[in-house]
Amino acid sequence: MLNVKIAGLEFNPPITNASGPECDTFELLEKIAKSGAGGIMTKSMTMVPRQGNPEPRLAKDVGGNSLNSMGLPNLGYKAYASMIPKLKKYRKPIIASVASCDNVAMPITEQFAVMAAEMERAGADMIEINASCPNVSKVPIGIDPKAVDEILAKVKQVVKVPVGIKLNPYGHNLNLFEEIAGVILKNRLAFVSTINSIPNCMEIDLKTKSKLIRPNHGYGGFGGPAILAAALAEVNRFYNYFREHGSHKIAIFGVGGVSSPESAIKHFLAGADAVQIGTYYMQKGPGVFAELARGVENWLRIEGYSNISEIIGAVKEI
Ligand code: RRO
Repeated sequence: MLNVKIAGLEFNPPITNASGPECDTFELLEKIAKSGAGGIMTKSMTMVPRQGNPEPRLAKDVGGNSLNSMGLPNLGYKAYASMIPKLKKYRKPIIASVASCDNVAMPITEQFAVMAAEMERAGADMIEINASCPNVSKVPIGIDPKAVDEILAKVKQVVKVPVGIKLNPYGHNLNLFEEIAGVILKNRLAFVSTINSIPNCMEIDLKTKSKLIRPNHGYGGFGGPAILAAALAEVNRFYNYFREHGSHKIAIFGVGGVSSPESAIKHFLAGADAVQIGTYYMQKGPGVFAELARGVENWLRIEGYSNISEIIGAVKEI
């Protein structure tokens, strides 16, 4: 009932962790593999290991939401290349998230190509290009259509596995949205993951009257239930754009604000083929995947559907 194919790979349920929290070590990835998640997503990796930003850099629960400026802490792509073969026995699609960084003397496009090729060799089933990290540069790659085009073209040249891209919300600039969507179509990507945390947000602890995180003057990426509406709009806008302009299927991972079966169902109705869970997984642990899957399945039964595919993109205009 919950099986969905994305670029030929089966996700059952179509619910995975989001690249971000609690997926940067083998132990954490194995916990996800053993959980009810339908796929395994790695933390965004870089050419060299990174410690990330100074602490405190994460507020896990700000009224149910999260604020982070982690700064891409990860073990480096070679470490993930050695973990992936050990995760294959769980027979779930493995998505390798790759990100560029500026502490390496290699052009960004090249960094993505090297890591993507190595991930494919290691056995990753899909590559997610993180073009939207809010915390390592003033300007994420995803707002530069020319850079995105170069990166996608190069990565598509070097790997055969499905390639996708993780993006920031474009709600504030719909011309840019169309440019990026066009670049995605042109490069025949397999999927889009939308949205990353909303960048440049800030929160305050009233008791101490201080900011909640230290890096970048306390500005970081905001996730959780409060970003659901922004995520739904972005998912739906991509869904409609691809249906209108695309000649091939581009799947959508809906990311942002999934913290209940109802919020996951809204993502599916908006056009998501699968959802990724960040903040809620970080707060509640790997039990959330099975919990959400059960809730979605119950809802489908009560509403009289026999498969989740019947509701993907089925939201009605009013
Ligand atoms: O590690 C981070 O600071 C981070 C990344 Br790479 C990302 O893509 N999104 C986010 O909220 N934090």
